[in-house]
Amino acid sequence: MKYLWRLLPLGFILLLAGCGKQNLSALDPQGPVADIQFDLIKLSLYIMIFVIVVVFAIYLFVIIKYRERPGDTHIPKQVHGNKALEVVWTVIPIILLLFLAIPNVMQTFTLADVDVNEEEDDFVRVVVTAHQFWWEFEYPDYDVVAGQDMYIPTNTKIIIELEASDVIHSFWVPALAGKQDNVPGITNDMWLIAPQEGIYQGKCTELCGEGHWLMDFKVIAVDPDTFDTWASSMARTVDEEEEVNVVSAEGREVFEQNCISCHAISGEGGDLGPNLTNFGERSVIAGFLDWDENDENLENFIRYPTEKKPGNLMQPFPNLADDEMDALIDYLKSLKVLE
Ligand SMILES: [Cu+2]
Repeated sequence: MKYLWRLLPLGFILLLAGCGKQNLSALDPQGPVADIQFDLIKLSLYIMIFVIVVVFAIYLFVIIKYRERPGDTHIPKQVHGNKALEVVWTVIPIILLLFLAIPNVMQTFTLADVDVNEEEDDFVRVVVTAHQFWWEFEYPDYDVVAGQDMYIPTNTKIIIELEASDVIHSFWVPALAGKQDNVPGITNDMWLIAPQEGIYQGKCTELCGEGHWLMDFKVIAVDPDTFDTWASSMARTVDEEEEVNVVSAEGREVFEQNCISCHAISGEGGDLGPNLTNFGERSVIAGFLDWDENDENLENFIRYPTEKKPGNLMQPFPNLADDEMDALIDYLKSLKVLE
């Protein structure tokens, strides 16, 4: 029992290992913003290691060299104040702080620079609105609203405007950029560039209520052509959707009877819950549930949404008939354009 506390660091390491598995780490930076931030982390770390090594070296030297030896009764000369030493140990920390401060301040300006030349530069603007407990991604230049998965083209500056509909949340995709708050009534700006295609894990990092721990999202970086295909499919109307996908008419009807007042698909429906256009492409369900073989996760989420995600505002549908549920799930899964 006495030694139980020694297991604490082990638990901490296991916890960090769990984060790593999700690609939720700032220590594997992708793209210029994350690189700049990682370099600043390393700079601080090197300065701190330098200080620790020097301080411990002096400390060890002094306690070994001036230790009390057997039979030694002589008392050293007592010294009060030493101007030279005091100047040295004041000036050195100031120099070290300047080494830290100058690059930090310079890079803060680089990271705050969200300006683009609207005519020349390649960029995509995304308005990210945080809700309890899901994410909305609006692409004003494409007339697209998406939920939970934020598609972006690779090697393109992504200008992000952060907003919140209820309480303060915080947007964080550690592999691509540091976190910034979504504050109701205020728009915060940031930018990022993803150099490689991939799925980057994101998370809300501001305690925003009961379901905060499940407020996950993904940033999905695809090549610019695929992004254009995705964006035009997201802007389809319901009729156009039916031309492209074999859509279950019965499932669409169940959707219209039960879900459409809160969720929109292909431009039709409410905006209280996430937009479900191209739902069949979602990397996970509701931001955190895996697709399973019998679609039990999706069915359980629709029947008992607060059991899966506490505090969630979605109305439960415990009594939806099995055949209606199956038709609804088939309909939702059929909505996709990318493979
Ligand atoms: Cu949140």
